[in-house]
Amino acid sequence: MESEIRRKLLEMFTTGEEEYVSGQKISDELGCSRTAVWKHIEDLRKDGYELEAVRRKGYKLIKKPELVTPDALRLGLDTKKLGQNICYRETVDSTQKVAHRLAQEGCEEGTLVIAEEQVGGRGRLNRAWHSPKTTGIWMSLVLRPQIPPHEAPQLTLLAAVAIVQAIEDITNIKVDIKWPNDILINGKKLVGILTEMQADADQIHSVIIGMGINVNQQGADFNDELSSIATSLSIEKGEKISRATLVQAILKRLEELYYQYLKAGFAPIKILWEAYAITIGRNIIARTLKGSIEGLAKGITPEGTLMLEDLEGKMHYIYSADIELSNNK
Ligand code: BT5
Repeated sequence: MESEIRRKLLEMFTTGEEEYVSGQKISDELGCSRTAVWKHIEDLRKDGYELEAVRRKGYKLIKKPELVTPDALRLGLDTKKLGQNICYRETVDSTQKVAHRLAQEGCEEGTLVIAEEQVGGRGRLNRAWHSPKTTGIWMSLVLRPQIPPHEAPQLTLLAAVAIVQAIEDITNIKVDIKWPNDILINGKKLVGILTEMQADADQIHSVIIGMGINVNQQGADFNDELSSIATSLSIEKGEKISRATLVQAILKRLEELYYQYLKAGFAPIKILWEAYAITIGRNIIARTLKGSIEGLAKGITPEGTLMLEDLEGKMHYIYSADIELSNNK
């Protein structure tokens, strides 16, 4: 829906004297047909507005969607740095792209890019990341750690731990981490993390941690491809979850872990990560760009690399792969 039409429509619901706004009135004021009015109302519903329709009376706005605007995020945000600078967009191609640009322009560490909707959200290897309006958390965080570039993937594991802890804090739901970047509930994907960096051979300029979290989607919101492999917190919990509260909790947990990491290195994070990981000690298939390896996931190295013992007993060190958990153990 055009933003001008949306603005006019919402104005009618919030400023009028009458509780109900008739379809005729909307059609007169917007200068459109009754069918178009119905379509605009449906568009609002898709965007998370709850509207009641009563015959002969018209439409009534019951509830606006809860947004993740800077105001909503700042109220109650208990961090020193992370999320103190927020770049908010209603619709964006990808928050990663915006964050890359801001990082290049020298934005401060902890800058958060967050959007209600991404139309070009992406995962690893440029795969599409489904990011429908106002139902999930689509955000990218800019960090500037003074660590060697090859250690940057550790931040993916660190972010996974922070998100798991925050989800537990807010919803009491226990989730699992699948190496390196997925968070699952009962084998279904709830969160994807995409860590990218801007660096020279020996120096990091910025690490951009992209986080996609399914929060309030219902089953029908997932397309055919995703409905059998994805889930949301709301589906699991049976109630809506405040996205703003969850973002605040994630930023708080991330900040704690990040400063611990800068001071004490990856070892304490590794211990936490292992406690939540379902990959370790399991038979898995690791699909890498060079081919697939099947075997037993022995653990992660102190650097965060996956150690996989193949069926002949040979150890492989995996830096990047898609992991499938085998059922035979
Ligand atoms: C990821 O990639 O899991 C990383 C996803 C990162 C998304 C965030 S959102 C904010 C920021 N801005 C961006 O543009 N991206 C980041 P990967 O491991 O490659 O998994 C991608 C696969 O997950 C797809 O091929 C689908 O099968 C599946 N998928 C897509 N959308 C999904 C969703 N909403 N929920 C669960 N699975 C999804």
